[in-house]
Amino acid sequence: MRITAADVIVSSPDRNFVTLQITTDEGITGLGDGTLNGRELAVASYLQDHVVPLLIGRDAHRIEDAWQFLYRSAYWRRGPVTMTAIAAVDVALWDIKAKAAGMPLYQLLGGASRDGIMAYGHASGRDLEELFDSIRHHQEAGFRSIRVQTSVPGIDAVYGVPSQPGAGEKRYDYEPAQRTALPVEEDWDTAAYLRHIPSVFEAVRSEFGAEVPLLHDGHHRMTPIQAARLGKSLEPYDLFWLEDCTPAENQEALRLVRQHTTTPLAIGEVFNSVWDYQTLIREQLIDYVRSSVTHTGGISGLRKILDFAAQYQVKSGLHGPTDISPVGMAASLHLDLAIHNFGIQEYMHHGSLTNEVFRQSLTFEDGLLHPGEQPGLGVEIDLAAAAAHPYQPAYLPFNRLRDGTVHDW
Ligand code: CS2
Ligand code: MG
Repeated sequence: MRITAADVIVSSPDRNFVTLQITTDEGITGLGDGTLNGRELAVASYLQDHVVPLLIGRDAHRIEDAWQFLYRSAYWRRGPVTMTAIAAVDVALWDIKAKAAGMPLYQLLGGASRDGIMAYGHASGRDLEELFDSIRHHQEAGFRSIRVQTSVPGIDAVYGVPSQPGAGEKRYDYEPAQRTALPVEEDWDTAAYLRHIPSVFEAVRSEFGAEVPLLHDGHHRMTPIQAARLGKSLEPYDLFWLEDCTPAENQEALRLVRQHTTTPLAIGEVFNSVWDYQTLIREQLIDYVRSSVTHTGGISGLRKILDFAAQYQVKSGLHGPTDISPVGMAASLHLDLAIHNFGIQEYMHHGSLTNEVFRQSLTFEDGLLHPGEQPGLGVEIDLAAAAAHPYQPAYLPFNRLRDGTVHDW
């Protein structure tokens, strides 16, 4: 089966997405997600200018060879743009192979290891009243596990809280990339945050009980000792995980955090290769791998990471906000269903315009996701609907501290 065409589709229904559609001489097409929030055009160019010309005429069934060829023949290795472009090709080829086999993709990955995929949703609020309402909203929507993010007194705009000024009118969904020509500046104060968060979880546990799995995203903003302090202060509230507690380019920094707290740690949504995780996994400095299929070289790339993680009892906790497209989300779900060391899956509902562009077969019932039984990924794209929503510049915010120092967002 030969590749005859590869089309890069940039579309912006509710937000920007990059999708690769590969067509074969047997009429089977496959889709891959190449979305990198705020850098979509970089991936689109990498694909269009440097990858698509290499694909035409290749045997579509040779997925691992394509992966190794694209990884090694570029000379320059790793990085979010490169690995997202490789992911788009990889997932499209897996989609094609599964369609040719007449099976849902997870069957080609070893079949189902569970009946459904436990998901967590994003609850948030500017104060406890809004937060409690948001938690109830997500529980009524079927979520059994809940991420908790809140505003912090003294800070104008905090990651993860949609109801604050400037974050759009959506009450419950938070799209961090704002449609502006340049990134927007936000403020931050770690001391205020560390003072506030334990009281939030005290109140949530008191209101919602000890059972419901609660998660929290530190979003890369603390030093290791600050992260250790927060992890320790949250131990009474028995979190499912504390995410991105400290920037982890220096993987050894997590040794300090681990020495001080038993709160489970999740890291890696900004990582794109197994080398970013090597110390974290080998020394069991984390409990969950946060990457998405879209940013780690696809199913072939992330499977390598998760199989390495399984040897050290580290589980998956795949990234699944709205900037992972329905194509990328479906790929993650097929992998979630098949691997043994599954942990949990992040899930934000995509917007109505996005759902007009991408026809999906995933289901979400009683807190569990399933990719569906359609051959392939189970996602189709409406090219006319995609074309109706051209790209719009949109960027993630950045932080500055009170003294003007730029800080991790
Ligand atoms: C967040 C993301 O979902 C998460 O855990 O960290 O929403 C992140 O802010 C965005 O994906 C960045 O594109
Ligand atoms: Mg996160």
